[in-house]
Amino acid sequence: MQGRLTFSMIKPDAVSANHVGAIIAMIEKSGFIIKAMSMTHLNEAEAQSFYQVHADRPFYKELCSFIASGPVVTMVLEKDNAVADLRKLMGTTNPLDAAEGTIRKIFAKSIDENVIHGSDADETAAVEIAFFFSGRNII
Ligand code: FUP
Repeated sequence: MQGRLTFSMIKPDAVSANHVGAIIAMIEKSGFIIKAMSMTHLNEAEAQSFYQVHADRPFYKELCSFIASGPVVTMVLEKDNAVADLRKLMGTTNPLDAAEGTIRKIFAKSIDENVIHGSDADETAAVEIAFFFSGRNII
């Protein structure tokens, strides 16, 4: 059975463009329950740690600088089939390819500043939830 929890992060481009409320509204309208939420500003080292899986990719440095460039909103979301359903709602990594009505299609301008992160598997969700919400009681 697929897990009921996923992790999501609204990235600095969306926060600075005042799109936080609109994005959260889309998430809630899609049936997700917000189990935990926080606004935080990662430093470069924290961003590098969060994106460690991408350390070998050519865009890693820019990605970490971007994520550390301003506040982000982090969330634990609950729903049946949470990981896959959030990724469907987000749209493809490159917003130019994203389906109509998806968050990235509506709000994102480029592949490297693409508004929202969502875990790509149940195992990743567990790691990412622990990264941001460790020690918090998520019920
Ligand atoms: P996604 O899971 O859709 O966020 O996409 P990836 O795991 O492939 O990439 C993670 C993040 O790296 C993206 F959200 C944005 C960034 N990225 C780039 O900056 N350039 C690229 O060519 C691909 C991804």
